[in-house]
Amino acid sequence: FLKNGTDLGIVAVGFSGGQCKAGVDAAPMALIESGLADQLKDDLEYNIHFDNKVHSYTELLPSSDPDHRGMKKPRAVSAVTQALSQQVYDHAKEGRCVLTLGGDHSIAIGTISGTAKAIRERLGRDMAVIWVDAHADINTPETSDSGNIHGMPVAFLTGLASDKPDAPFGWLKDEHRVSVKKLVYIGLRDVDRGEKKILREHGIKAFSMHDIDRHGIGKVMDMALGWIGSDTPIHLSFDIDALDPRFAPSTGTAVRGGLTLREGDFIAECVHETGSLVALDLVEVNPSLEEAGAAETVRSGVSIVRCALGDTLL
Ligand code: 6HN
Ligand code: MN
Ligand code: MN
Ligand code: MN
Repeated sequence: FLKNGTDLGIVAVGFSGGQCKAGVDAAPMALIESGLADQLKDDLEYNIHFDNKVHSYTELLPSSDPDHRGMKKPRAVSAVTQALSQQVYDHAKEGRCVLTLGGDHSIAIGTISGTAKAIRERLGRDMAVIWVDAHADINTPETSDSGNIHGMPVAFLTGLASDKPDAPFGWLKDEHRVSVKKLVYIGLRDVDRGEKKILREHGIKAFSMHDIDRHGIGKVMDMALGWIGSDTPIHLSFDIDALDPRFAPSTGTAVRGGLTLREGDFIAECVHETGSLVALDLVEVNPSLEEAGAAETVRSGVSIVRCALGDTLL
């Protein structure tokens, strides 16, 4: 699906409503100012489709947004992800790979639903999702302790959580969803109790930091891609907090004991090598959290994106 020199859609999403810390909405601008889009065009020779705009969807945000089933800002997250879903769909429907720069991880409700629908229509195929993260983000509204929706996107995208048709997330339909069988996690190390139960009960494939220590990242990627099977379209959703805070300190829910930058880049390179990457999210970079670490975190994010889109050493 993806070769250097082909079409790439970019969507910049300045949204932070899936969690409580300000600043993650400034990430797309920081990533773009560091030259990311230009590098993808000049070094990797993509044909870029980008409206040169960071979307904050302010016109869609409700004036009143009381909690719903314990979720914080449910209508804001719903409105933004529904609009984003359409934007990503429009790119993917044209056969473009889609790069989305977040934003907190709640935006994956929009990106993955948009790609899943477009890939079904265009190729008649179900896609797989590789979720690289310290966290599983698979809480249902009922299992979540925080009420933050960035800890729930996978539950909504797999149908483990759903809303009534007239409720905030009622717009998500089967065409937007992905199967728990086609989901693979890499990098987990802070999974809530209710989430562990969900992962176990549904037999969801997950490679924790323990698995990476035991087998090495090379073997883990062989197993992860083997589980998905060759020739399956892949959406890679990369939370920068998968990286160890030494390499990505500026993020809202940092957890020690994570991936080295090289391991993160390697994951991205392996996904690129499959030739099956149809979409990529980079989320949870928050340049305002660590003055000293912001530039480092942005640099790590740029590196991950370049590797996923086919930057090679040789
Ligand atoms: N992320 N499991 C915690 C929660 O609030 O549900 C943390 C979620 C973190 C989400 O990093 O994208
Ligand atoms: Mn996440
Ligand atoms: Mn995370
Ligand atoms: Mn936790």
